[in-house]
Amino acid sequence: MNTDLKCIGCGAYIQTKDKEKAGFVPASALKNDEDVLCRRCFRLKHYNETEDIELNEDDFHRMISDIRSQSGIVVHIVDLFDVDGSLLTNLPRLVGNKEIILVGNKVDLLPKSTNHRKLSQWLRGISNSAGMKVKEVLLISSTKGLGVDQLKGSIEKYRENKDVYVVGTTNVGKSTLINRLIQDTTGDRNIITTSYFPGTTLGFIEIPLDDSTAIIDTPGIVNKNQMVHFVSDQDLKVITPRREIKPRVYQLGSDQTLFLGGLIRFDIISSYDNSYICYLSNELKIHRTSLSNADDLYKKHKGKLLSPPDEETMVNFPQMKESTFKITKDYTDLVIPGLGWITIKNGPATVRVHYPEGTSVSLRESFTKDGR
Ligand SMILES: Nc1nc2c(ncn2[C@@H]2O[C@H](COP(=O)(O)OP(=O)(O)OP(=O)(O)O)[C@@H](O)[C@H]2O)c(=O)[nH]1
Ligand SMILES: [Mg+2]
Repeated sequence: MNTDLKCIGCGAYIQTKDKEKAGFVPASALKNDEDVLCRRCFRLKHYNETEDIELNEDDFHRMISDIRSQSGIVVHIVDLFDVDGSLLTNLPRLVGNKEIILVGNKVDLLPKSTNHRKLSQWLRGISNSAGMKVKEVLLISSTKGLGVDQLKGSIEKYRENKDVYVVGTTNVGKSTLINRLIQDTTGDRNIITTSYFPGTTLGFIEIPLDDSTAIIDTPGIVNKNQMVHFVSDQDLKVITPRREIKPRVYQLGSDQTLFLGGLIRFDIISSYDNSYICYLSNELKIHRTSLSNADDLYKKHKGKLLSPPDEETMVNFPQMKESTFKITKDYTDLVIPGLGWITIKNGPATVRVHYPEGTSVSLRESFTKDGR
Protein backbone atom coordinates (compact mmCIF):
# COMPACT_ATOMS: atom_id res chain seq x y z
CA MET A 1 0.00 0.00 0.00
CA ASN A 2 1.36 3.37 -0.93
CA THR A 3 -0.84 6.16 0.34
CA ASP A 4 -0.55 9.92 0.18
CA LEU A 5 0.01 9.80 3.90
CA LYS A 6 3.42 11.05 4.96
CA CYS A 7 5.47 10.37 8.07
CA ILE A 8 5.32 13.47 10.23
CA GLY A 9 8.90 12.82 11.39
CA CYS A 10 10.79 12.41 8.10
CA GLY A 11 8.37 13.23 5.26
CA ALA A 12 8.57 9.76 3.65
CA TYR A 13 5.37 8.35 2.15
CA ILE A 14 3.88 5.79 4.51
CA GLN A 15 3.86 2.17 3.29
CA THR A 16 3.17 -1.14 5.00
CA LYS A 17 4.86 -3.61 2.63
CA ASP A 18 8.62 -3.27 2.79
CA LYS A 19 10.52 -2.97 6.08
CA GLU A 20 13.72 -2.04 4.28
CA LYS A 21 12.21 0.98 2.55
CA ALA A 22 11.41 4.46 3.74
CA GLY A 23 8.08 5.15 5.45
CA PHE A 24 7.42 1.63 6.73
CA VAL A 25 4.69 1.16 9.33
CA PRO A 26 3.26 -2.27 10.24
CA ALA A 27 -0.33 -2.37 8.95
CA SER A 28 -1.53 -3.19 12.44
CA ALA A 29 -0.05 0.05 13.77
CA LEU A 30 -1.73 2.19 11.16
CA LYS A 31 -4.66 3.90 12.79
CA ASN A 32 -6.78 6.69 11.50
CA ASP A 33 -4.70 9.26 13.27
CA GLU A 34 -3.66 12.27 11.29
CA ASP A 35 -0.04 12.10 12.38
CA VAL A 36 1.78 8.92 11.57
CA LEU A 37 5.35 8.18 12.55
CA CYS A 38 7.24 5.57 10.51
CA ARG A 39 9.14 2.80 12.26
CA ARG A 40 12.50 4.36 11.48
CA CYS A 41 11.52 7.70 13.04
CA PHE A 42 10.06 5.89 16.05
CA ARG A 43 13.39 4.13 16.63
CA LEU A 44 15.40 7.28 16.08
CA LYS A 45 13.28 9.25 18.50
CA HIS A 46 13.06 6.67 21.23
CA TYR A 47 16.26 4.65 20.96
CA ASN A 48 18.53 6.91 18.91
CA GLU A 49 19.09 4.03 16.50
CA THR A 50 19.18 4.52 12.77
CA GLU A 51 18.09 2.14 10.02
CA ASP A 52 19.60 2.26 6.57
CA ILE A 53 17.07 2.81 3.84
CA GLU A 54 17.53 2.40 0.13
CA LEU A 55 18.01 5.99 -0.92
CA ASN A 56 21.15 7.22 -2.61
CA GLU A 57 22.61 10.60 -3.44
CA ASP A 58 20.75 10.80 -6.74
CA ASP A 59 17.41 10.21 -5.03
CA PHE A 60 18.09 13.15 -2.72
CA HIS A 61 19.20 15.34 -5.63
CA ARG A 62 16.08 14.44 -7.57
CA MET A 63 13.82 15.35 -4.66
CA ILE A 64 15.50 18.75 -4.23
CA SER A 65 15.33 19.46 -7.96
CA ASP A 66 11.54 19.36 -7.67
CA ILE A 67 11.84 22.81 -6.11
CA ARG A 68 12.92 24.23 -9.47
CA SER A 69 9.40 24.14 -10.82
CA GLN A 70 7.83 25.63 -7.68
CA SER A 71 7.54 29.25 -6.74
CA GLY A 72 9.07 30.28 -3.42
CA ILE A 73 12.20 31.50 -1.71
CA VAL A 74 15.09 29.44 -0.37
CA VAL A 75 16.62 29.50 3.08
CA HIS A 76 20.01 27.86 2.57
CA ILE A 77 21.37 26.52 5.85
CA VAL A 78 25.07 25.86 6.26
CA ASP A 79 26.85 24.39 9.28
CA LEU A 80 29.26 26.97 10.68
CA PHE A 81 31.43 24.16 11.97
CA ASP A 82 31.67 22.80 8.42
CA VAL A 83 31.11 25.62 5.94
CA ASP A 84 33.38 24.05 3.34
CA GLY A 85 31.51 20.77 3.53
CA SER A 86 28.02 22.25 3.63
CA LEU A 87 27.86 25.30 1.34
CA LEU A 88 25.98 24.18 -1.76
CA THR A 89 27.81 26.09 -4.45
CA ASN A 90 25.51 24.58 -7.10
CA LEU A 91 22.39 25.75 -5.27
CA PRO A 92 21.03 28.07 -7.99
CA ARG A 93 21.35 25.23 -10.51
CA LEU A 94 19.56 22.86 -8.15
CA VAL A 95 16.62 24.98 -7.10
CA GLY A 96 16.32 27.45 -9.98
CA ASN A 97 16.45 31.18 -9.85
CA LYS A 98 15.06 31.97 -6.41
CA GLU A 99 15.84 34.50 -3.74
CA ILE A 100 18.24 33.02 -1.21
CA ILE A 101 18.71 33.79 2.47
CA LEU A 102 21.99 32.27 3.63
CA VAL A 103 21.93 31.04 7.21
CA GLY A 104 24.98 29.92 9.19
CA ASN A 105 23.63 27.54 11.84
CA LYS A 106 25.26 26.15 15.01
CA VAL A 107 26.84 29.47 15.97
CA ASP A 108 26.73 28.17 19.55
CA LEU A 109 29.62 25.83 18.69
CA LEU A 110 32.05 28.60 17.84
CA PRO A 111 34.15 30.16 20.59
CA LYS A 112 32.40 33.10 22.25
CA SER A 113 35.23 35.36 21.08
CA THR A 114 34.17 34.90 17.44
CA ASN A 115 33.36 38.21 15.78
CA HIS A 116 29.91 37.64 14.26
CA ARG A 117 29.98 40.62 11.96
CA LYS A 118 33.26 39.49 10.41
CA LEU A 119 32.03 35.94 10.20
CA SER A 120 28.92 37.07 8.28
CA GLN A 121 31.05 39.13 5.91
CA TRP A 122 33.35 36.18 5.36
CA LEU A 123 30.36 33.93 4.64
CA ARG A 124 28.96 36.45 2.19
CA GLY A 125 32.38 36.66 0.55
CA ILE A 126 32.67 32.94 -0.09
CA SER A 127 29.09 32.63 -1.31
CA ASN A 128 29.69 35.54 -3.71
CA SER A 129 32.83 33.97 -5.04
CA ALA A 130 30.89 30.75 -5.56
CA GLY A 131 28.54 32.74 -7.80
CA MET A 132 25.63 32.66 -5.37
CA LYS A 133 23.65 35.86 -4.95
CA VAL A 134 22.25 35.99 -1.46
CA LYS A 135 19.80 38.55 -0.13
CA GLU A 136 20.97 38.32 3.42
CA VAL A 137 23.41 36.41 5.62
CA LEU A 138 22.36 35.47 9.13
CA LEU A 139 23.96 33.51 11.96
CA ILE A 140 21.74 31.39 14.17
CA SER A 141 21.64 28.55 16.64
CA SER A 142 18.59 26.37 16.09
CA THR A 143 19.13 24.45 19.29
CA LYS A 144 19.54 27.56 21.43
CA GLY A 145 17.14 29.76 19.46
CA LEU A 146 19.75 32.47 18.82
CA GLY A 147 19.03 34.69 15.82
CA VAL A 148 15.83 32.83 14.99
CA ASP A 149 13.55 35.86 15.45
CA GLN A 150 15.73 37.87 13.10
CA LEU A 151 15.54 35.05 10.57
CA LYS A 152 11.74 35.01 10.85
CA GLY A 153 11.75 38.74 10.08
CA SER A 154 13.92 38.24 6.99
CA ILE A 155 11.78 35.39 5.74
CA GLU A 156 8.67 37.57 5.99
CA LYS A 157 10.48 40.42 4.28
CA TYR A 158 11.52 38.39 1.24
CA ARG A 159 8.90 35.73 0.77
CA GLU A 160 6.10 38.01 -0.51
CA ASN A 161 3.48 35.47 0.40
CA LYS A 162 5.32 32.60 -1.28
CA ASP A 163 6.45 29.26 0.12
CA VAL A 164 9.79 28.94 1.90
CA TYR A 165 12.08 26.00 1.12
CA VAL A 166 14.71 25.18 3.76
CA VAL A 167 17.57 23.58 1.85
CA GLY A 168 21.04 22.36 2.76
CA THR A 169 23.51 19.53 3.08
CA THR A 170 22.54 16.71 5.41
CA ASN A 171 22.99 17.35 9.17
CA VAL A 172 23.21 21.15 9.02
CA GLY A 173 20.14 21.52 11.26
CA LYS A 174 17.24 22.20 8.87
CA SER A 175 14.74 20.11 10.79
CA THR A 176 15.95 21.43 14.13
CA LEU A 177 15.29 24.96 12.88
CA ILE A 178 11.80 24.09 11.70
CA ASN A 179 11.07 22.38 15.02
CA ARG A 180 12.10 25.61 16.71
CA LEU A 181 9.71 27.59 14.50
CA ILE A 182 6.89 25.15 15.25
CA GLN A 183 7.62 25.34 18.95
CA ASP A 184 7.54 29.13 18.88
CA THR A 185 4.15 29.08 17.16
CA THR A 186 2.29 26.15 18.71
CA GLY A 187 4.38 25.18 21.72
CA ASP A 188 4.79 21.62 20.34
CA ARG A 189 8.33 20.32 20.69
CA ASN A 190 10.43 18.05 18.46
CA ILE A 191 7.69 17.29 15.94
CA ILE A 192 10.10 16.55 13.11
CA THR A 193 12.74 13.86 13.57
CA THR A 194 16.28 15.17 13.98
CA SER A 195 19.45 13.22 14.64
CA TYR A 196 23.21 13.41 14.34
CA PHE A 197 23.10 10.68 11.70
CA PRO A 198 23.18 11.99 8.13
CA GLY A 199 20.07 11.50 5.98
CA THR A 200 17.38 11.88 8.62
CA THR A 201 14.73 13.71 6.59
CA LEU A 202 13.53 11.67 3.61
CA GLY A 203 10.83 13.80 1.98
CA PHE A 204 9.33 17.27 1.95
CA ILE A 205 7.58 18.25 5.18
CA GLU A 206 5.23 21.19 4.84
CA ILE A 207 4.47 23.31 7.87
CA PRO A 208 1.77 25.91 7.14
CA LEU A 209 2.72 29.56 7.56
CA ASP A 210 -0.82 30.73 6.80
CA ASP A 211 -3.86 29.49 4.87
CA SER A 212 -2.10 29.24 1.54
CA THR A 213 1.66 29.02 2.10
CA ALA A 214 4.11 26.84 3.99
CA ILE A 215 7.69 26.50 5.15
CA ILE A 216 9.07 23.25 3.80
CA ASP A 217 11.73 21.05 5.35
CA THR A 218 13.65 19.10 2.72
CA PRO A 219 15.98 16.10 2.69
CA GLY A 220 19.66 17.01 3.06
CA ILE A 221 21.99 16.81 0.10
CA VAL A 222 24.70 14.22 0.71
CA ASN A 223 28.32 15.34 0.50
CA LYS A 224 30.34 12.16 0.18
CA ASN A 225 33.64 13.79 1.18
CA GLN A 226 32.54 14.53 4.71
CA MET A 227 34.25 12.60 7.45
CA VAL A 228 30.85 11.49 8.81
CA HIS A 229 30.51 8.96 6.00
CA PHE A 230 33.70 7.16 6.99
CA VAL A 231 33.21 6.61 10.70
CA SER A 232 31.11 4.39 12.95
CA ASP A 233 28.12 5.73 14.87
CA GLN A 234 30.21 5.69 18.01
CA ASP A 235 33.04 7.66 16.40
CA LEU A 236 30.53 10.09 14.94
CA LYS A 237 29.54 10.96 18.51
CA VAL A 238 33.17 11.74 19.33
CA ILE A 239 33.93 13.91 16.31
CA THR A 240 30.64 15.88 16.32
CA PRO A 241 30.93 18.85 18.66
CA ARG A 242 27.96 19.43 20.92
CA ARG A 243 29.22 22.31 23.01
CA GLU A 244 31.22 25.45 22.42
CA ILE A 245 34.56 24.45 20.97
CA LYS A 246 37.53 25.19 23.19
CA PRO A 247 40.38 25.97 20.83
CA ARG A 248 43.49 23.97 21.68
CA VAL A 249 46.74 25.78 21.00
CA TYR A 250 50.05 24.06 20.25
CA GLN A 251 53.33 25.90 20.06
CA LEU A 252 55.29 23.96 17.48
CA GLY A 253 58.36 24.20 15.27
CA SER A 254 59.67 22.07 12.40
CA ASP A 255 59.62 18.26 12.57
CA GLN A 256 56.66 17.97 14.90
CA THR A 257 53.48 15.96 14.34
CA LEU A 258 49.95 16.18 15.67
CA PHE A 259 47.56 13.26 15.43
CA LEU A 260 43.86 14.13 15.56
CA GLY A 261 42.79 10.80 17.02
CA GLY A 262 44.00 8.46 14.29
CA LEU A 263 41.93 10.15 11.60
CA ILE A 264 44.36 12.87 10.58
CA ARG A 265 48.11 13.19 10.86
CA PHE A 266 49.44 16.72 10.64
CA ASP A 267 53.21 17.09 10.07
CA ILE A 268 55.04 20.36 10.34
CA ILE A 269 57.79 20.15 7.76
CA SER A 270 59.17 23.64 8.16
CA SER A 271 58.07 26.52 10.28
CA TYR A 272 59.39 28.94 12.81
CA ASP A 273 58.07 28.46 16.29
CA ASN A 274 54.41 28.97 15.60
CA SER A 275 50.93 28.64 17.08
CA TYR A 276 48.64 25.94 15.71
CA ILE A 277 45.13 26.43 17.01
CA CYS A 278 42.89 23.37 16.73
CA TYR A 279 39.11 23.81 16.40
CA LEU A 280 37.72 20.32 16.84
CA SER A 281 35.18 18.53 18.96
CA ASN A 282 36.42 18.82 22.55
CA GLU A 283 36.06 15.05 22.75
CA LEU A 284 38.55 14.34 19.96
CA LYS A 285 41.98 13.68 21.46
CA ILE A 286 45.11 15.26 20.01
CA HIS A 287 48.51 13.58 20.35
CA ARG A 288 51.73 15.40 19.81
CA THR A 289 54.94 13.67 18.82
CA SER A 290 58.11 14.24 16.83
CA LEU A 291 57.96 13.72 13.07
CA SER A 292 60.61 10.98 13.32
CA ASN A 293 58.47 9.04 15.81
CA ALA A 294 55.16 9.51 13.97
CA ASP A 295 55.26 6.41 11.69
CA ASP A 296 55.99 4.09 14.61
CA LEU A 297 53.40 5.68 16.86
CA TYR A 298 50.73 5.32 14.17
CA LYS A 299 51.58 1.68 13.45
CA LYS A 300 51.53 0.74 17.13
CA HIS A 301 48.62 2.76 18.36
CA LYS A 302 46.19 3.22 15.47
CA GLY A 303 42.68 2.38 16.67
CA LYS A 304 43.80 2.30 20.32
CA LEU A 305 45.58 5.34 21.74
CA LEU A 306 45.03 7.00 18.38
CA SER A 307 41.26 6.72 18.11
CA PRO A 308 38.82 7.29 16.53
CA PRO A 309 38.90 5.22 14.34
CA ASP A 310 37.47 2.56 16.63
CA GLU A 311 37.37 -1.11 15.63
CA GLU A 312 34.15 -0.72 13.66
CA THR A 313 35.42 2.29 11.73
CA MET A 314 38.70 0.47 10.98
CA VAL A 315 36.91 -2.28 9.06
CA ASN A 316 36.08 -0.01 6.14
CA PHE A 317 38.52 2.78 6.81
CA PRO A 318 40.21 3.97 3.61
CA GLN A 319 43.93 4.23 2.96
CA MET A 320 45.62 7.40 4.11
CA LYS A 321 46.59 9.92 1.44
CA GLU A 322 48.93 12.84 1.93
CA SER A 323 49.03 16.41 0.67
CA THR A 324 51.62 19.11 1.29
CA PHE A 325 50.60 22.73 1.76
CA LYS A 326 52.79 25.80 1.65
CA ILE A 327 51.33 28.50 3.84
CA THR A 328 52.29 32.05 3.06
CA LYS A 329 49.74 34.20 4.90
CA ASP A 330 49.22 34.65 8.62
CA TYR A 331 46.00 33.17 9.99
CA THR A 332 45.39 30.45 7.46
CA ASP A 333 43.03 27.58 8.30
CA LEU A 334 43.69 24.04 7.24
CA VAL A 335 40.16 22.66 6.93
CA ILE A 336 39.08 19.04 7.28
CA PRO A 337 35.36 19.02 6.38
CA GLY A 338 33.28 17.60 9.21
CA LEU A 339 36.21 17.34 11.60
CA GLY A 340 37.13 20.99 12.05
CA TRP A 341 40.16 23.09 11.23
CA ILE A 342 43.61 24.11 12.41
CA THR A 343 44.51 27.80 12.29
CA ILE A 344 48.15 28.35 11.45
CA LYS A 345 48.97 31.65 13.06
CA ASN A 346 52.01 32.75 11.09
CA GLY A 347 53.24 32.07 7.62
CA PRO A 348 55.43 30.98 6.06
CA ALA A 349 55.14 27.31 6.95
CA THR A 350 55.07 24.00 5.13
CA VAL A 351 52.80 21.30 6.48
CA ARG A 352 51.90 17.83 5.29
CA VAL A 353 48.54 16.30 6.06
CA HIS A 354 47.69 12.59 6.02
CA TYR A 355 43.94 12.00 5.63
CA PRO A 356 41.63 9.17 4.65
CA GLU A 357 41.20 8.78 0.91
CA GLY A 358 37.77 10.04 -0.12
CA THR A 359 37.81 12.93 2.36
CA SER A 360 39.44 16.22 1.50
CA VAL A 361 41.53 18.93 3.12
CA SER A 362 41.94 22.51 1.96
CA LEU A 363 43.17 25.94 2.99
CA ARG A 364 41.13 29.05 3.64
CA GLU A 365 41.58 32.45 5.18
CA SER A 366 40.70 32.29 8.87
CA PHE A 367 37.60 33.99 10.24
CA THR A 368 38.30 33.56 13.94
CA LYS A 369 38.57 36.76 15.89
CA ASP A 370 42.15 36.19 16.93
CA GLY A 371 42.88 36.13 13.22
CA ARG A 372 41.99 39.77 12.69
N1 LIG B 1 25.23 22.63 18.43
C1 LIG B 1 24.20 22.69 17.59
N2 LIG B 1 23.75 21.54 17.03
C2 LIG B 1 22.69 21.65 16.19
C3 LIG B 1 22.07 22.89 15.86
N3 LIG B 1 21.08 22.65 14.99
C4 LIG B 1 21.06 21.31 14.78
N4 LIG B 1 22.02 20.71 15.51
C5 LIG B 1 22.33 19.27 15.58
O1 LIG B 1 22.73 18.82 14.29
C6 LIG B 1 22.27 17.49 14.06
C7 LIG B 1 21.49 17.44 12.76
O2 LIG B 1 20.28 18.17 12.91
P1 LIG B 1 19.01 17.97 11.95
O3 LIG B 1 18.05 19.04 12.27
O4 LIG B 1 18.56 16.55 12.00
O5 LIG B 1 19.72 18.27 10.55
P2 LIG B 1 19.06 18.23 9.09
O6 LIG B 1 19.71 19.33 8.32
O7 LIG B 1 17.58 18.26 9.18
O8 LIG B 1 19.60 16.82 8.57
P3 LIG B 1 18.97 15.88 7.39
O9 LIG B 1 17.52 15.68 7.68
O10 LIG B 1 19.80 14.64 7.49
O11 LIG B 1 19.21 16.60 6.11
C8 LIG B 1 21.45 17.11 15.28
O12 LIG B 1 22.28 16.35 16.14
C9 LIG B 1 21.10 18.45 15.91
O13 LIG B 1 20.89 18.39 17.29
C10 LIG B 1 22.59 24.07 16.48
O14 LIG B 1 22.14 25.20 16.27
N5 LIG B 1 23.66 23.91 17.31
MG1 LIG C 1 16.21 16.93 8.53
